[in-house]
Amino acid sequence: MSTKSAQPHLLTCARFALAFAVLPLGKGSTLEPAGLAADRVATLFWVLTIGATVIWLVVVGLALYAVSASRRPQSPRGSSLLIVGGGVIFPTVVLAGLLVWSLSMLPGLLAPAPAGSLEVRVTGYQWWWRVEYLGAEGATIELANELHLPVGEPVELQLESHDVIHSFWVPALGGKMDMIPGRRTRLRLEPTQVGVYRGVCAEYCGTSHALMSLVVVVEERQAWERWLAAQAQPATSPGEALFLEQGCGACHTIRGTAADGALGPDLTHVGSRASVGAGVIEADVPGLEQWLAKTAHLKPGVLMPSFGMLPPPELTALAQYLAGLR
Ligand code: HEC
Ligand SMILES: [Cu+2]
Repeated sequence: MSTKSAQPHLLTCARFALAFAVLPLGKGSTLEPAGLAADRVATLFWVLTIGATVIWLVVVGLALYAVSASRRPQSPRGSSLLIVGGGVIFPTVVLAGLLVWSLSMLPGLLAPAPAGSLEVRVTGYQWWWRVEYLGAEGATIELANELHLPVGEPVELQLESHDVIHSFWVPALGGKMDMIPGRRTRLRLEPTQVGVYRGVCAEYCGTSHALMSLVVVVEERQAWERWLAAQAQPATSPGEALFLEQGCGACHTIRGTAADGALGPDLTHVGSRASVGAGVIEADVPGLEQWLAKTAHLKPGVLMPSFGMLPPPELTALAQYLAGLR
């Protein structure tokens, strides 16, 4: 390949590498569990890793001994004992024990959360998450790319996809679950520690698959109730004229205004989110300006047009309006 054609390729790579440096949105390690399911996965991981290491060391020790030991004949009885004991009985007992133990972890993780538990529908899109809190009588409270959960309570997630297969994964809280077009899958989570955790899409879903983060805020029930009540309110800031004029309302809903589009995320409280674009940039005025002006640059392949052609004062006005939607 000539350097000429390699150049743009390198540039693309560099751009992607930069893009991967997404915002630090919270803890995202399976080995720092903060939920019931993740806790069990982490315990299983450590027991299997340490157990396998010990057994491996013993086997290597035996192999070294066999190589270096003198060649005098062994008693056939001793050899058979070693082969039957170490080669048949020991693995059978260890593997059967591990099987029973790991299966015993499943109850309580697979069953749906008890009736009356919090229910949230999360729908995967290229490349963001629609989040709907399902209340009684079919009322829903909608937002995007952010999930708030009360600590110590089971939550039942209904997972769907709008386009391709995505996979919902919040490593610190629990396992992965596929989001499949035309089907509803479910996942039960039970956060055990207050904190901010990062979720990701765990199934390659197109160009900006890696730019599809989810912020999960686990908080005390009272704080959570206050947050949900605020999310349920219609938008209160003025300055929506520009938003409607530019046609943003064709794709976005801002409750309390005429904007009721459904192709993109609900923006009613976008200013209260930890990020814009599912973890791409801060949800403050400069971040929102950048998002509007350089949408496709920040998120290759994004399904929102860039508005870089707007005069800077209008971009600023829009960004201020959006940042004020708290
Ligand atoms: C053709 C449909 C479409 C139009 C028109 C559109 N958007 Fe979007 N917008 C989207 C989609 C799709 C996303 C999700 C992109 C992603 O994160 O992958 C989005 C994301 C956003 C976000 C980030 C939301 C979040 O929580 O991450 C903001 C803010 C936003 N749009 C503002 C605007 C504004 C302001 C306008 C008008 C100037 C506008 N959009 C016009 C489709 C659209
Ligand atoms: Cu995805």
